[in-house]
Amino acid sequence: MNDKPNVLFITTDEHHWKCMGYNHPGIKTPNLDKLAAQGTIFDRAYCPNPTCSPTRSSLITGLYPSQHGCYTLGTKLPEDVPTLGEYFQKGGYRTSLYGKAHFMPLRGNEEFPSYETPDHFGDREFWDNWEGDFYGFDTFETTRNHTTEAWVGPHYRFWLEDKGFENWKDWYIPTAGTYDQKTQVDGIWPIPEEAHYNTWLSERVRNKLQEHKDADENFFLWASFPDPHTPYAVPEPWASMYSEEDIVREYVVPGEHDANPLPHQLTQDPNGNFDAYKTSGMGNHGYRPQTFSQNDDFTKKIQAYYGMVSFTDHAIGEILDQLEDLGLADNTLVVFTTDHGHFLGKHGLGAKGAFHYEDLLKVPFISRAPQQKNAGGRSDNLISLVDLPQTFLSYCNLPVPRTMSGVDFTEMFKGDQTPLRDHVLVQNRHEVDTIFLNTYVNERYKLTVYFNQPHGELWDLQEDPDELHNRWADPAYAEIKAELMLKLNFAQMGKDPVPMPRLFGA
Ligand SMILES: [Ca+2]
Repeated sequence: MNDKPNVLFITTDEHHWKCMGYNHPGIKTPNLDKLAAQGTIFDRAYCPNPTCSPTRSSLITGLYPSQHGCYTLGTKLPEDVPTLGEYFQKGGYRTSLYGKAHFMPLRGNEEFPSYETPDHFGDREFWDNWEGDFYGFDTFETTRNHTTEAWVGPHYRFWLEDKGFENWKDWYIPTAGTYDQKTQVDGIWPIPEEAHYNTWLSERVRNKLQEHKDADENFFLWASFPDPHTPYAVPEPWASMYSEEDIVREYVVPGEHDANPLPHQLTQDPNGNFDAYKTSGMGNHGYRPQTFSQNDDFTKKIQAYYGMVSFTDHAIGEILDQLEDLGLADNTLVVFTTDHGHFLGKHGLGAKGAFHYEDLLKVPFISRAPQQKNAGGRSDNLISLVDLPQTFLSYCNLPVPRTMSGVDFTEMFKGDQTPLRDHVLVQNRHEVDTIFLNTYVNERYKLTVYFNQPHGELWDLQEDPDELHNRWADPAYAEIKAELMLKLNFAQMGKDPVPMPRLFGA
């Protein structure tokens, strides 16, 4: 095998940073814990946007959502934006994505066509005739569903059919299948483990690693797991793995939203009306009454969520074992993270939404480099997921394009602890004018500004780690707020790449 480095990138979807064995002994993630013991845990990693498509687009472009164009769910990454895979291909690497993509919306139109749509999920002829790559991935095998959702396919559905699971429609809701979600009890999903997409993903990725080994070729491989994203459902034995005692339940603290923007307050009102924010007419994640997250029934959902995390960890373990068994671990950088977090009842919130708490913005993150120094260490240095593309290229000694916006973390991945960032930025433009917020986070503080709004948030993460006292309008924090407003401005200015140097005086 040649000694050029490879990259194995593993992600989950909507994975709360606390739901890792090393952060919470009640939850079992033995394989990720092992990876962490051999690598570095980053305790302060942040997503550039707390929803799927924008962050996933950042992960393959090294750009913020305001730069790459896929600014919220239901939009797509324009095909002319250069991608990480294309740069790896130019460097002689094979590139593949297995699992969830979500660079495109579930519906396209003539001007903005999409291929991640229901009419393409079962169309084998379409995918058999697909030519070229998909956003820089020369191998692309995907599925779009989370658990029982109808968006089954394309490649996972073909695999189910080829494996002889003739009754696969029994496990998925209409229109793809016939499963009646209402019959589900305690998150127990009747799909057998061997037909679950975790099994498909693990098998396909392990086969691909074997292929890379046999062909002695370098690779960038992204294994993108769809769990533990809602709907909360997992097959046995994972569904019954956790009891109520294992769950860390958190609840709204009375009065905690009093100094918060109106949408936060409305979430706690069973009749909260969010119509004023729905300018696109599309569904808005989180902008709805969220009292469900305080009910006992929600505990059952979290038990399933934990089971989804542990089942995914199991599949990740199979992939990591294969990497080891093939002798590839010695020259492969492994990075594990997720695209954004999840609310498990804290602040009175469930799932996700435009509420920039640590639950949602902060993500679990592990890097493991071959011959890494300080294995098993933990870093509280700030890092953003937007940093990954250029770090992957740089780690592999490939040219980093000037057009990327992140920071190169190669030396830190190798074990050096010199801080590389003093802040991270999070963008959120879920509705063009009405749900539009930007967040600046530094070592101690977090500031969130809402477009054209007088309200905002200022959290002192050192004095108030649970984020219960919004200091935005607190006179005692006026000077700090002014300073942070300036720093946010600097961060906005400094993030833009410099596409070329000045070549001459004029
Ligand atoms: Ca997601």
